Amino acid sequence: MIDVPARPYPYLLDPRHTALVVIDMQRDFIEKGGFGDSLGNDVARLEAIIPTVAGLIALFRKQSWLVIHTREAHRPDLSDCPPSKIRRGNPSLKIGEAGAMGRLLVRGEPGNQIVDDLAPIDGEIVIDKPGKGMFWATGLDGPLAERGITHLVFAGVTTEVCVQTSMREANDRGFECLLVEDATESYFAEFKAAAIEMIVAQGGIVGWVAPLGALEKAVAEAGAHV
Ligand code: C5J
Repeated sequence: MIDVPARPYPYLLDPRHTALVVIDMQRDFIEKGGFGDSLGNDVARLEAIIPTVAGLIALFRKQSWLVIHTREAHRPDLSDCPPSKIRRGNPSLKIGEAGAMGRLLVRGEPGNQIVDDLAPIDGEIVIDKPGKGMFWATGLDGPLAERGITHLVFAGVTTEVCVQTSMREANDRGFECLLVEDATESYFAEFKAAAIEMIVAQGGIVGWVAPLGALEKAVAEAGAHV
């Protein structure tokens, strides 16, 4: 086990059974002209974490640990998108409508791709999820069970929506979850801070939180691959 300094107390990472989950680092949320922008958000806040997320992915690739990428994505006919979700927020452009990077939150469209700097490579899992959580209607339980994954490290956007929902879903399934706090971001600084406090409260009711530097240092001290 690798002992990672974390809140609310050290996180024990099992190197043979750990995967990284990078949530929704797709152009729809991070670039101007996408879904996040259409809802009136400042997307620059999210763009700023790309180098840290890249560093985290590099750490996992160097160890040959599994990397999973998710995208919030709907089928082109929107049959997996409830009308309530399309209506929500009264955005200037709705899910499925054409924006600057193609149809918003639709599979295969340019805006639905993960940003270039974090692009998946062969051997990594890419999950299209119609909801906020990564287990809902994705079939992800199967691949994780097949690989014996018991520990999940989380990054991505947005902290209080898809990251927190996915982490809660994973926690309920028995995974030991760590959120890398400088590799996640929200359009709202106060929501990110609150989500982190909710995760670590009550003895880590949802899981643990640590910065990338603490994880890198712990892995370097523990192993030969770094
Ligand atoms: C949102 C997400 N915020 N990936 N999606 O709608 O958090």
